[in-house]
Amino acid sequence: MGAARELKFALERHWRGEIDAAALQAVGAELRARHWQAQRDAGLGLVTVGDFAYYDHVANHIQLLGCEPARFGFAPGAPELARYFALARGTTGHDPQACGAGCAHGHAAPEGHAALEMTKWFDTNYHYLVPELHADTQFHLASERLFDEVREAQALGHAVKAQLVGPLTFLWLAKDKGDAPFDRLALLERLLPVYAQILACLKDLGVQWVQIDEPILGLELPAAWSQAFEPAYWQLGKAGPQVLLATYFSPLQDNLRLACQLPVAGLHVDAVRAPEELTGVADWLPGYKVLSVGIVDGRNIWRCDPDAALALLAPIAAKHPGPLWLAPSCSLLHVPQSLKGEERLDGELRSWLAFAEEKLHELALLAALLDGSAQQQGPRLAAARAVIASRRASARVHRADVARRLADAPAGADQRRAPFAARRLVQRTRLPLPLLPTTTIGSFPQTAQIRAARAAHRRGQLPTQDYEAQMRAEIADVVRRQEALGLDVLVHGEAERNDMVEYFGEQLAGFAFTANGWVQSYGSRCVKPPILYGDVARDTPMTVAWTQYAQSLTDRPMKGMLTGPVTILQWSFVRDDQPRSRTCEQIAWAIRDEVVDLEKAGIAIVQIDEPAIREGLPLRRAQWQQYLAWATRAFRIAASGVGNGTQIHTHMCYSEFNDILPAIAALDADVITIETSRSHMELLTAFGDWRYPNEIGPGVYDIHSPRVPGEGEMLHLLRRAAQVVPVQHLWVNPDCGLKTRAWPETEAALRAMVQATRQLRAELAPAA
Ligand code: THG
Ligand code: ZN
Repeated sequence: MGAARELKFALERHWRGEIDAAALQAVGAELRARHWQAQRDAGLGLVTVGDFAYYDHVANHIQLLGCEPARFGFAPGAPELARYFALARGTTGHDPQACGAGCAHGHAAPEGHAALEMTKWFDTNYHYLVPELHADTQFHLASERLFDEVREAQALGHAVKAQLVGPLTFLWLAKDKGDAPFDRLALLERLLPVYAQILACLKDLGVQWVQIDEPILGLELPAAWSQAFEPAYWQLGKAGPQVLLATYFSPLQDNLRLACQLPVAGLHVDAVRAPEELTGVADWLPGYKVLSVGIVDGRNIWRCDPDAALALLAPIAAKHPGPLWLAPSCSLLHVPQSLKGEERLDGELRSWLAFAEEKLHELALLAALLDGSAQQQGPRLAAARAVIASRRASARVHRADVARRLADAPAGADQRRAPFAARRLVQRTRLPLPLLPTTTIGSFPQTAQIRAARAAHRRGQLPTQDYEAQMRAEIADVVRRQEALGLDVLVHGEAERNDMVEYFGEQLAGFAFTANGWVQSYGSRCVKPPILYGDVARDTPMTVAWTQYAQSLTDRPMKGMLTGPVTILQWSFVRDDQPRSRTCEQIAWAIRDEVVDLEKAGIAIVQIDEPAIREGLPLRRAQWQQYLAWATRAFRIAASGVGNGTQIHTHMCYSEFNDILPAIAALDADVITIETSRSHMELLTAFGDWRYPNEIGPGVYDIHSPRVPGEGEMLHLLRRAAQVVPVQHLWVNPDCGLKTRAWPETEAALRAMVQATRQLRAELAPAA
């Protein structure tokens, strides 16, 4: 994105029509040049080309490999970049830049084309665009972009390593969009000649090394997929430059020998996620190959401990006769760019950190230490050792009260006082709600005015008193609007919050936050993950005053809105000096304190969102149970400090949950609201088949689209929901928070939702 998110701002200006493609591309070229220079200045032997993307690197490959879905009907001469953004963002109606004669909608059917689906890149918070394939998909070399970028880097005098997503990983990550199910692996035969052609072109350009990423080697692969690697790489090995096969994020395990013995010139392994495999890799990797050790953590922001790294590397260097390369464990896409400009972080904490640029220098230091030129590195080594020691010994990291609390947790701290059936009776008396209660997920539109107020307050330009008055006015406004709409359970709207994880991180002890530590989430969208460096505690209430104020304005129940411990863990940079499970448990106790205080303040319903629970799953299934056990326990600790009459809700979105339904039930939330509208309620069928024990609010419309769904559409979904879930257990709500929407569409959609609910209530009245 660039240190100042230059790419984000250029992209958004381009999409608003304020700058043309050439101006956007000039920003891209400038960023590439700057980032290559940073690698060279740090002393790296090769700079990587091919990792730059205007939206997503998988989308780059869709164009490179010539497999843009036919449904977009692009005109033969449509510019590559216009097509690219059409794939990434969809089109609303006929797009004269991209649409051609094959375009199905023309002028008569202006509904446009839905964007490619987005999904999480392995276990990261980065989303890639999912290639759409079907049995007849053909591939051909269709883009010059990669080659142009290679020429660009060469012209700047760099030694280049080109990078590609491997053919097997590409097919694995794609989605089958044909009418009849087919085996994506069958497309490999057609795909490989295109990869061979790309490699041949790179060779012609004088590229010596091509890194081909096959992170799926860290997954439990079906036999047919793992067996496909060897013949595939035989075919590619013939094509040209030396190939460095790259794996990351997960241990190789069963695939270790396979990865070592593929007919390529080198192997990169992730020594941060799988240090225990390094010896095995050195044993199995033929002596003449390059061994690239991913020694600097590309997924976290802590400075590398040089002594620990050397202890790992030295025996490998002794054992492996061939060249040893040092690298980050994975792409540096997943960490912020630079610590420059983080002066607001206190010096001690800042000294413990390394963002992308600092990691390049860590590599150079490790390389010098390993090849014996350590003398010149003396001062840098001493400095690195000092910060590691300072972090280890710091009194800020450990809090006796937090440790005691975890140690003294009574058995049953993660259990509600009574089982669901008994709680339900108490809650029904306390909360007189109609059949099919209506509610929303928590946030309401974040208008420009709200954002401006928050930003001004942050900069110190809006006094706290004025800021709070404005937020209270916002709350009063959303309460009025919800009452007018006839919603049953209200929310305060979250005007005071930026990103939810950042918001809670800022208020909890043990977290620090950066000024500019942005990480790409998808396209131009970024998140600023808090840095969880020490024991977590909630020393003062975080949301109670806002929620209490909101409740004071209405007789209807006001939901308290919190983010759950697993999601806070998942979307932060977390400490690496204790297990994630322990950190998660600390967050859980902190959230529990807030839930208890909301209850004391008279709030009868508290929602604890866990949208990230699914993405925390380990990449290997063998570790799922262990993760799910501590993750669900953490949620229950957060939720179980209250009496039976307090109704706990949770919310989940962004993933498919069918494969973790028992774990979702194990949360024992009284009500779960869940994203289902995009998957046409398939999920709900799964919930119904499997008889989810508690109450459930399947989203009845997709908030990710500005389209306002009709009352009839929602009524149809609700009727179907009522067929699979007992109607007494059913809630009615949109499928996610509304902060990204504008007011007119929000009110129109909610009005239709309430109408649909009233209609169904009327139909059910005699029975209910
Ligand atoms: N918070 C965090 N992680 C997430 C989400 C989140 N991961 C998954 C999903 N939600 C990703 N979705 C988004 C949606 C919108 C934005 C980021 C991630 C977004 N970001 C602003 C931007 O880039 O302009 C940030 C602006 C700001 O905060 O000032 O809109 O919700 N942690
Ligand atoms: Zn959601």
